[in-house]
Amino acid sequence: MGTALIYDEEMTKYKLLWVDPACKIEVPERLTASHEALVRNGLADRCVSLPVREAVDAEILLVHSEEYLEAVKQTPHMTLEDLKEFTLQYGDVYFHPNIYHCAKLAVGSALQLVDGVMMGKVKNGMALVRPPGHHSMRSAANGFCVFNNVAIAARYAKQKYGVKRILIVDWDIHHGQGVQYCFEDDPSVLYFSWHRYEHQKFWPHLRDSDYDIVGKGDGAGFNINVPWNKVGMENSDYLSVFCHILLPVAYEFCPDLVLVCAGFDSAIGDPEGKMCATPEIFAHLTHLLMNLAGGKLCAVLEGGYNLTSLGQSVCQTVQSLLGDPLPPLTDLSGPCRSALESLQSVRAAHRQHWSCLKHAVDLPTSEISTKRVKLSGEEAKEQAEEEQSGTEEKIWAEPLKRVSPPVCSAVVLPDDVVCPDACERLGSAEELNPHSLILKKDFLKDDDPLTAFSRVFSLIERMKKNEIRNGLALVGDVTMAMTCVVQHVAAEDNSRILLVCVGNGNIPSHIKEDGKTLVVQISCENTVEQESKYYVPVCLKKSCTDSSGFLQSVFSVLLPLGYQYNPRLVLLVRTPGSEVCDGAWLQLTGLLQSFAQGHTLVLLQEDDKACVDPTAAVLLGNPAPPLGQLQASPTEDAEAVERIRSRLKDDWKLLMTAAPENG
Ligand code: X5A
Ligand code: ZN
Repeated sequence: MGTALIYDEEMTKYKLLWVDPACKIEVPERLTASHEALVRNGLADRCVSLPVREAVDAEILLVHSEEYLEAVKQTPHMTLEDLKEFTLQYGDVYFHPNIYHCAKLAVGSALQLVDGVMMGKVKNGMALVRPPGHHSMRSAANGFCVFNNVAIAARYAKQKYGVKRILIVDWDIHHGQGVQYCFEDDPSVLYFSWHRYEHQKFWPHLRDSDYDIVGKGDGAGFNINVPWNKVGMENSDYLSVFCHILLPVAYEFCPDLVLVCAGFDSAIGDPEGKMCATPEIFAHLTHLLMNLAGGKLCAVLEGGYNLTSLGQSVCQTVQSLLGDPLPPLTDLSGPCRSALESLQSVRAAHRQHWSCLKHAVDLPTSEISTKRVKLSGEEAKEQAEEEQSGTEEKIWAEPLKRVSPPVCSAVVLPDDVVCPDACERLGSAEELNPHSLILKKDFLKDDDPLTAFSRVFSLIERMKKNEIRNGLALVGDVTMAMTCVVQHVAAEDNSRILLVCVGNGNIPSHIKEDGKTLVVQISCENTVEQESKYYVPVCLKKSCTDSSGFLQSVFSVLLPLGYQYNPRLVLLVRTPGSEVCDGAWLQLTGLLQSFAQGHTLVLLQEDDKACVDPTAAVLLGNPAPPLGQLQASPTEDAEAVERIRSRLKDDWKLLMTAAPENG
């Protein structure tokens, strides 16, 4: 099943007809630049192109008032003077004789995308549309938006397909207040938005955009606002918010469909956002959402005003939808102080609504709820400098090509185990020259481990040459295999292995200490092990069979560590008797594809045969099955995860969720 792309040149056929500094950045070239970038990179051809259509009145009325629709309907017949005057009643928007037509196509594009995904014609997709939608309200155009494309798509999906829960992720740099107002009392739609806010000094200057606006009535908790109170936010800031707020909440919510208000004014170089996250971040944001809702994800273009940055960001998003390997994110630091303050405030405001945040040990609410960063003389100066530098052109490197190796998944299996569909089995032909093997004799006691290991090593060699993306091996002794692989790989310079070990079992101490391997062990063993910077044991005493505690540790510990460590290889090992339920294992497998350009080697114990096919399916790029709405994880385990974070946060800054007290 493919990825849909929806685009029609017709939506380039309106523009600003008078002088208005607030609107001059919203140009037709935004759409052509996005589409041309997809064509130039060979991505448009790899997508399933779905036709656009005009939305009908009944669909627009799912969100907008009849009076407003009737008013917009008049605009194609208006004179220039009438259009100017009509425009004046709204904020930061313009009308044109053809915009009503385009606005109907923009809504219709979003609905076509929802249809394609819900009817199973495609697995996911992106709609390139103009005008954008997320600022428009029931009876008002606003912020370049006429009809609320994504809000209408959500109501449509509920009505037509009986979708129970929808997650809307708004990563545009402006607050989609139109979406918030539409669903603020509705618990079936979880709306998440981050936005440049600067303590209400940034457009649209609404008190409603702050972190303490969490939804009303039954919808309390289902509106998540993350205000950015400074410009210049980077990849680390965005990732922190995903790991420590959005992903835990989204998995607890368990949507049946994910809609993205995909604005790219949150990327570097954008004149509106003034942020510093690189286009590659959208590859990761997209990927991190792709294991929710069985992969049903629809991205609909919103903002994005630097044509270079916009084109690159659109390509990164679509490439992730297509399943290409993720680009490395280098130089991740910790979140900046202002981002930490936001993170802390949002988590505090939502801890009563989401069990995944209940045990957050950030500052108590009382100490921060009224806290506003006052501009001291020093900070005012800093800000003036920032504003100055904001007028200069930002320069960033063009994203590297994301090349899919010819083989996606290779397996090493005993002869009596059937090779999963679409995987390549490594047999004797690929066996490696035994000279490159350094095996200790006592590792070789099973039936024919030498053959199995040489096949595993061959697999690793071919991963290094980027001939194979990932692999899976069923071995007689998983601990032994893990030890051999680490030894083999760590023997070379620059090898950074992320070893994720699920289940109990002893990890040889030389692995924990070699500094070339970051070990994260998620187990339910009762022993209290001494952690170090490179050995992070997560003991879930109560919840070894419970997904919520397990996933909690994945989002709040493993992902941040993995991003910061930036491994060259991920080794994912499941030791015998690990009772972690299969669904969570598959989610983990899918999420780990974020690292090492997808170079993951999974080691399973021989008697774990039932796990081979589902694991291989995820390695091949299929979404992991949804886990269902998660229950609260046991207090003891949630607290254990929090303790690990607070102990390791000085070494691994992406674990932080609160600003240091002073400084
Ligand atoms: C969709 C979008 C931005 C409007 C900014 C007006 N709108 N100052 O990015
Ligand atoms: Zn925007």
